Amino acid sequence: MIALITGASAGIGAAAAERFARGGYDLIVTGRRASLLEDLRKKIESAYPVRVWTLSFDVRNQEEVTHYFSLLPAEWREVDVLVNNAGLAVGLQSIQEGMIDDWERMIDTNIKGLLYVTRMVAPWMVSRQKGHIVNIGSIAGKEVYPNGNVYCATKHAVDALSKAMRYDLLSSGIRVSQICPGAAETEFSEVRFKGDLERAANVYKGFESLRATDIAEAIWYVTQLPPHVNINDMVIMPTAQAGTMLLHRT
Ligand code: NDP
Ligand code: 8X3
Repeated sequence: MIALITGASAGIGAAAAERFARGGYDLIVTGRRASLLEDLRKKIESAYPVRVWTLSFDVRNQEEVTHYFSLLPAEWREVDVLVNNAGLAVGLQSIQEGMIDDWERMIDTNIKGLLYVTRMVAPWMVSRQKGHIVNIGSIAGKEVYPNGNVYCATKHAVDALSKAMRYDLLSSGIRVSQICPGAAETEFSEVRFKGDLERAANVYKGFESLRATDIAEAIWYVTQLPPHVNINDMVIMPTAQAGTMLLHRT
């Protein structure tokens, strides 16, 4: 079995890679930071009897996506699980003051990157009439919050695309699931606040946030159900969170 996980150099993607390795899957892991992917490969291959193929590219660049996936030999194209996880929020500003470059980064990564990867991998699954696509959405794809505008829009797009993929792949026997986390402590807020570590840490103060491993377990769970069962959508929040803006902090 092979799992292809995008954005595996950190956070949820790295945790998912480890979970699938523990379950005996060979892995294709992607991200821009080649050295982190290499560290992950060494860690996983020394702990589990699986093979790890690293591909370092930017999901926003369609030529790179096509090029790197084209390098995969035929046996590695037999992808059983695709986890479309690479994504980010950049900035937290009102629509009238938002930075266009931040918007482009979020739209290009969270929507177009997910589409480029899916466009490469879905035909491999269709030809085998087999596979499972797990899209990592967000609670931000279910509701919006002040200054979350474009990030929320990109995750609403992931929500729509997850449903649309299910429609289009229905006759191919391919499962499509979406997992929508609430607040999970990863590099997410460091990226959103452009390296402001103090501001990022404050996001998770006073309550127990989700961990990357919690989401990895959920991804594992949905992919291990019998083939006739599909979890369409799963929203996972910290117990202390009831909505994007509603956290019980002590
Ligand atoms: P991290 O910042 O810890 O990890 C993000 C991953 O995405 C990294 O591996 C990063 O790799 C990769 N990535 C980002 N941009 C690109 C790009 N242009 N090309 C290739 N890879 C890229 O965040 P999380 O683990 O938290 O985020 C994973 C997913 O979960 C995202 O889609 C996020 O929106 C979603 N999510 C996160 C929540 C949270 O609270 N943490 C809540 C809800 C959803 P690299 O930098 O090496 O390219
Ligand atoms: C990340 C969760 O609430 O910061 O997708 O948008 S939130």
